[in-house]
Amino acid sequence: MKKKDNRKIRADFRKRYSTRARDGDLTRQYGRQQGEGNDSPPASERVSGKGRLTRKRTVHGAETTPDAAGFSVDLDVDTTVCQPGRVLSVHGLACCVLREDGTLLRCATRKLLKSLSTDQRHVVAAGDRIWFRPVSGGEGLIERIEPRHGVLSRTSRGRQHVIVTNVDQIVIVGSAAEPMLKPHLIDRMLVTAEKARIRPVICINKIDLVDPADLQPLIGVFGQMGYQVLLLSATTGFGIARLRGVLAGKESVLAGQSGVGKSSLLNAIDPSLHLRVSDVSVESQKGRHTTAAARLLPLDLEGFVVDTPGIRQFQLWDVIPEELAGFFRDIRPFVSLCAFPNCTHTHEQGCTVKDATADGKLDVRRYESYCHMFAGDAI
Ligand SMILES: Nc1nc2c(ncn2[C@@H]2O[C@H](COP(=O)(O)OP(=O)(O)OP(=O)(O)O)[C@@H](O)[C@H]2O)c(=O)[nH]1
Ligand SMILES: [Mg+2]
Ligand SMILES: [Zn+2]
Repeated sequence: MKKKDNRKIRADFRKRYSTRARDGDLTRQYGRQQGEGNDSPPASERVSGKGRLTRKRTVHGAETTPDAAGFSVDLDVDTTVCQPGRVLSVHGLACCVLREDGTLLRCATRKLLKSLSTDQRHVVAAGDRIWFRPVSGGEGLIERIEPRHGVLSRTSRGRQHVIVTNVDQIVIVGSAAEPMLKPHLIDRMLVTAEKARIRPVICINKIDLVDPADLQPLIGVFGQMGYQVLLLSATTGFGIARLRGVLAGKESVLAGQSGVGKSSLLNAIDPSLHLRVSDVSVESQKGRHTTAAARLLPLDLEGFVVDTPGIRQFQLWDVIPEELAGFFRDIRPFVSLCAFPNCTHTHEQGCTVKDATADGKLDVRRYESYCHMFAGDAI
């Protein structure tokens, strides 16, 4: 990011009490428009919330290009007073910050930062590198958030929910059984990883409950696309040494449905973490949402790992339908061969992607996943 010189700049402020920044699910809207014979994507919808901004205020700082999370203002901090830190977790308006000397500090967020224009539910997210000003009572006030990379987000009630920032890899965790494996959810998270340019690693836990041979076809499909797939069991310890190798020295986030064993896997790689785990409900086959908030955990193997609460639904954030096929590594090569310039690759006669699926060159399940996501189906 290239910073311009320090000067007064005009910053956009969100209208007070404004609720939704985006009108519903883009993918769904696009699907409808396509059905009505309208070929142009709703490009104006991508400008998030701009039309609702009503106030401008002058703040001191350098104007920067927006980062992955849309921040465009870099506030000045007095480095003789302020100190750098890393947000480990966010709890409502407060967050837990790790200082450079290794101690923890509770911080609030400066009001100005909170009111700066942003599409997020919370301004500060777990993983953020920040500058804080020490205030009385042994607490801190967050004055600046450094530009982010590796941002994992999803859509929640029409808004961007940033789960974690500044991570190197996303460990997508599913379970072979209890709850049953949801390959479409893995596909959806792969799209998110591709869009955010975060390296994905696929983990299938609880393989003690199934015959691993049954998983081979699925693993083969992911493996052919170049994704690393690990078969694991937090209970028996199978594959845990390999998982440890994958996490060592990196900043990783574990994501997946509730009850798949994310916290159990982390306890298996480092028992001193003592993360809470609980049984999957027998009736619903669902987890109990034991982990409450995304939290960065320092690893004894160097690096951080982020345990996240299980997600019920994973709606894609900011993926427009026409770019979706590009985020499917297996479908992408056929897209450029497709003769139709505005092809959605879902229903068109003679579409190369459809033909490749019919000829067995593309996995049918993956293609169906694409069609569901294109139509904006919830998972
Ligand atoms: N059989 C078997 N059970 C496991 C394994 N790993 C975890 N479990 C069980 O699965 C249940 C859920 O584990 P958690 O670690 O709490 O799952 P989680 O993904 O962290 O769930 P949330 O925090 O709710 O998102 C617990 O009862 C674990 O004992 C495994 O490898 N095999
Ligand atoms: Mg958990
Ligand atoms: Zn096509």
